[in-house]
Amino acid sequence: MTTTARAHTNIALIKYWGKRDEKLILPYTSSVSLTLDDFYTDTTVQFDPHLMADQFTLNGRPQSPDKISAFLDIVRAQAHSAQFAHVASVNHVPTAAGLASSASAYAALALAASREAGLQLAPRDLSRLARRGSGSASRSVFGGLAIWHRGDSDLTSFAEALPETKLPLRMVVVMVDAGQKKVSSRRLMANTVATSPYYPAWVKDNERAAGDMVKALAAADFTRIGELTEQSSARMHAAIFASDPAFTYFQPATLTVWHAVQTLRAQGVPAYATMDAGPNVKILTLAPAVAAVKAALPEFKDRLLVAGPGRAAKVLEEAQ
Ligand code: 2P0
Repeated sequence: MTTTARAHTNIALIKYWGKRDEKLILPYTSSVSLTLDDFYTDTTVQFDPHLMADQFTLNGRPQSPDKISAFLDIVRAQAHSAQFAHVASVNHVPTAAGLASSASAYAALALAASREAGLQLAPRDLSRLARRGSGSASRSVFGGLAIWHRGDSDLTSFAEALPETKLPLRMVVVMVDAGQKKVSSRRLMANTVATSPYYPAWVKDNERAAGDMVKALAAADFTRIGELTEQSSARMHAAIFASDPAFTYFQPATLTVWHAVQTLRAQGVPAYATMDAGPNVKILTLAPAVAAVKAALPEFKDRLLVAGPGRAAKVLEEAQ
């Protein structure tokens, strides 16, 4: 048997940054995200009694299986299996976009591997499993809007879908620097937790913001949704900046885009900026305003991608 699953990447409106349990990946705060339609990972898993070790290819190229083996060990334990697996992943994310997150990767792997191992996990349990690979992957199990409840144990820390909104949400991804070497978010978030004096304040504020975001989404209050989105990102980056050693993902062009977004808002265009573990800026807006957002960023016109809400993770194929 082989099983192929697809999961889409997501962008957090209310951010996840920092773990209180590194092994179980339990976060300090809840987070809220929008799964995107255009960017996804397809992963095929085949358990094979003849294999002596896991094998992993990414976009057709052999990779070290260490990380995924640790993840597959969790699946094997749940399925009472000792078999190793062939794993083949293909990322459908423009390589320059800086969106090739572990979110879609581990959500697709969790679904393909669990199903292939004979487990039929409920969405909540699939989310808990994906979380063990990468925190943000817990949210990519779901389409559209999702909330990852921070919980206080492996059982209580999971994501779930939020009600669909009638707002035509769009993300304009501005590729500020495609060539930037990635600074590991896992290492940096641990250092923020350990050294930033602003981190406890961020945790308190961000947990409050997650609750406020759920209310703003239910009320379809785009202004409030945008304000909360921009604040969660800005405050996360402020906490990162205050770490020891001081660090920022911001580049000069990152600020250029932030200022352009502020100018757009002053002109009445609904647009709010958010950033993750890199210099690229994602602009949360509404479909009718996408043209105005694009027009405000002429120097980035060849480096813009527009995405809308994406679907939940799903099995594409189960073959003998
Ligand atoms: C997020 N990020 O909420 C935040 C905002 C980046 C900035 O989740 O260590 O790859 O694997 O749990 O999920 C990126 O971190 O980290 C991330 P791990 P992950 O989307």
